[in-house]
Amino acid sequence: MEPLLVSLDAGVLRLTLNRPDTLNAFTVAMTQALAAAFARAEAESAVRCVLVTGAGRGFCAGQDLTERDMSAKEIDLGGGLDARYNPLIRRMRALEKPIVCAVNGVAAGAGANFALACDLVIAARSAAFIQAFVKIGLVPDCGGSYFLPRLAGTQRAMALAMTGDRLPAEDAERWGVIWKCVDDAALVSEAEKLARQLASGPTRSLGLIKRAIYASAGNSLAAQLDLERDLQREVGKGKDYREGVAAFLEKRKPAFTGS
Ligand code: LHQ
Repeated sequence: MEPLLVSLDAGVLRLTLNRPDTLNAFTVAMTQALAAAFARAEAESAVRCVLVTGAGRGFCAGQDLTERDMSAKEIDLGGGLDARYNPLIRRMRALEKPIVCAVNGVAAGAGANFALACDLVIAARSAAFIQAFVKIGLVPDCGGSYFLPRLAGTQRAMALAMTGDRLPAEDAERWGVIWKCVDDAALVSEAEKLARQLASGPTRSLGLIKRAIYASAGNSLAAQLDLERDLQREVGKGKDYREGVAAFLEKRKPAFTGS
């Protein structure tokens, strides 16, 4: 069985984590397939949005704990992060196209933080986020210790990481950790609607919005104003800006091409 299902439709590259028997726990093969899929999203202009979800009742239970070699005298988990997880998270953040995540069920450990690395997260009401690491004597990885304090504040991030308690989707929405919590039955249609809307949007503008928003955490206002000027200069040269203004003046819907 393919660990990752990949399909392209109407500009949306849909990635479905596909190991439902283990709640889509990450294996080497799955993280390699994800890296290849995000490389494709970068390279292909036909891809204008990525939609990530999970097959079955879970979203992703983090690293597959049966795949780890526990027999070594000294275990080095840093190697796996350097080789697979960290490049994946960096690649997702650097992709200048929107990534929508539809969290269909539990997201634990690296699975929770992989979801938070996406740009817009919609979760089913029955879903939950678990910083499971502490329960097995680890620390949050895949950017969790970066994303959570920024999204939820230091106290909430600390409590989630130290207790490993589940954060239900409704609380995640209330805390601003995710964009939206929706009824389970509405998840697929809501996420697809959003992904299609983004895929028919001004792709360059969306990519640079992503860059600007993520840059703000490390920038002064002065630096951010300079960055906005540079990005505005760039998108102002694009066809989509001309189309957007023309459509406004002609009182019609714009037909953005992503250029
Ligand atoms: C799984 C897993 C799983 C294998 C459920 N592996 N089978 C770590 C190490 C190295 C380097 C890099 O980074 C990392 C980062 C990490 O991700 S560490 C955190 C790893 N994940 C966890 O510790 C979570 C472990 N799973 C759970 O705590 C529970 O399964 C949750 C709370 C996610 C869901 O609970 P339930 O809904 O009660 O489901 P379940 O526990 O019955 O799981 C269903 C099946 O999935 C079960 O198999 P079985 O054959 O009994 O039906 C589990 O064994 C399997 N499964 N997580 N990570």
